[in-house]
Amino acid sequence: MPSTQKIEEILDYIKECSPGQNEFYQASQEVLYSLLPLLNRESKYVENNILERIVVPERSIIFRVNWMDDAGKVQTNLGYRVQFSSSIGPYKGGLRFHPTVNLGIVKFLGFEQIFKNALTGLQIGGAKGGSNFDPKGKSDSEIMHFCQAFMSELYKHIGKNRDVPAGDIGVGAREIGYLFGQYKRLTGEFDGVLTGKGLDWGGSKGRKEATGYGSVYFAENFLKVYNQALKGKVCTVSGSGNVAIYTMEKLYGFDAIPVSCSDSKGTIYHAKGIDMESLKSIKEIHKESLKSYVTLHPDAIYTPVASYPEGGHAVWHIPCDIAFPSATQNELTLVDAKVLESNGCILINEGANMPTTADALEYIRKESKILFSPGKAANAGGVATSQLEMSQNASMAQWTFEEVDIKLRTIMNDIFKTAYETSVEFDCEGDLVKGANIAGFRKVADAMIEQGAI
Ligand code: NDP
Ligand code: 2IT
Repeated sequence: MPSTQKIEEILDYIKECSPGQNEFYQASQEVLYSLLPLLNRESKYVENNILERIVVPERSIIFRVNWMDDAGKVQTNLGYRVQFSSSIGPYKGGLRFHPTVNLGIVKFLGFEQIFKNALTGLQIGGAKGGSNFDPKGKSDSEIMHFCQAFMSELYKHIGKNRDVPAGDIGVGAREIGYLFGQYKRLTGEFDGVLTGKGLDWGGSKGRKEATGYGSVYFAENFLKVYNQALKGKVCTVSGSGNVAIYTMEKLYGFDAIPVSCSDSKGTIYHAKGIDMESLKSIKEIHKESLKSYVTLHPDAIYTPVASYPEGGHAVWHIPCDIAFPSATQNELTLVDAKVLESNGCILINEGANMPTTADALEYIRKESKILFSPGKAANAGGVATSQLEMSQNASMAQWTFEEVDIKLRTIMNDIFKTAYETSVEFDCEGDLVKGANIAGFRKVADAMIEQGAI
């Protein structure tokens, strides 16, 4: 059967069996179509029903999380862990706490994670989890109670050689601490079951910075192919969380100028460059809205989300050389892509997972000259450094920040090389969507074939 027909059949199956899971459908559609050159060259993947198998998680766990708020009332949320693929290693992927979390979101993230993790060259399978719990406005004690209740179910399904969760949106050092404490209380084991741990109790130096730094290392690699460099480039960054902050910090390290950041309420544009000390104080220490940035820097401009025209986002309308979407899925639309192009943007480097909408991606790849780094390659530095944390835990070692950073940079250089060389191999030089998807898929699919019908 021709591969296109096979892909359409599988997408129909996803639509029928996973109704309303739009983000999962979007991610599957992108990956499956980009595999066409490989499927047409090698029949073994279709013959072994790999496509049918890979779009179905090995296991999806959905559970109730009851926790007590500060008023003494019992609250209920939903918890998820989708263990998508263990073909090349134990399940690995973050936990997201955000009111928008549902099964479709967790499945799209877990599906992307399979190929991202394979691309790192490390032995880690793909998973994702989380909850529709909203950490905003909750007290520290409520966050702790929620994390303890969440882990009281999750601990049955994870383990250092089985499934190793980490952070994602709404899950940072504080949450990982509470989750780890509860895991230890329930199992009596002190081991590397979570990554992103505190530096005094098993965490890796450089993990906090890894996704953002890695994203910039990836961009540097891509620009080099076209005889360009980051130095002097004006960069727009969206988000103001873990990935965005350390992307900006590393951009300064390369003498580039990050001029923007955003949160769910609005965007900051600071033409002379975002002041990192102010940003870290607002977001990492005081956990406030970005609006307070303009009190400290009256020459910066704040645009609230509500005041922006439909279909576009203020951050992408700021003229830039490079855009680093680093907040959330589908935050860069077709309207935004066209404005970026007309403003002379040369590269979109995804720090977030699937931040570009399907129609914007189609436009960027087929109708514009903008270079495009897909998230599953560009943001893989976080999970790769998580694996370095697992490796340090297993050998009871602790590497220096510099050692971890050198390993991260080497891994990002290798991921770029793999994605780029695969694009050359399949006659689409520079199309890293195809390059990354084919390279990640091939590794996992070959392992599935070698391991038989399991
Ligand atoms: P954080 O929770 O630290 O920060 C998220 C940022 O994005 C915040 O500024 C938040 O604003 C904003 N944001 C979140 N949801 C929305 C929304 N629906 N609309 C507008 N803004 C939103 O998360 P991370 O920085 O860790 O994650 C950012 C992205 O990077 C995600 O796509 C994540 O999956 C991806 N990623 C993260 C990795 C990691 O190691 N942490 C690794 C690889 C990818 P506000 O505070 O107002 O909600
Ligand atoms: O999307 C991601 O790669 C992450 N949130 C990090 C996962 C991890 O296991 O470190």
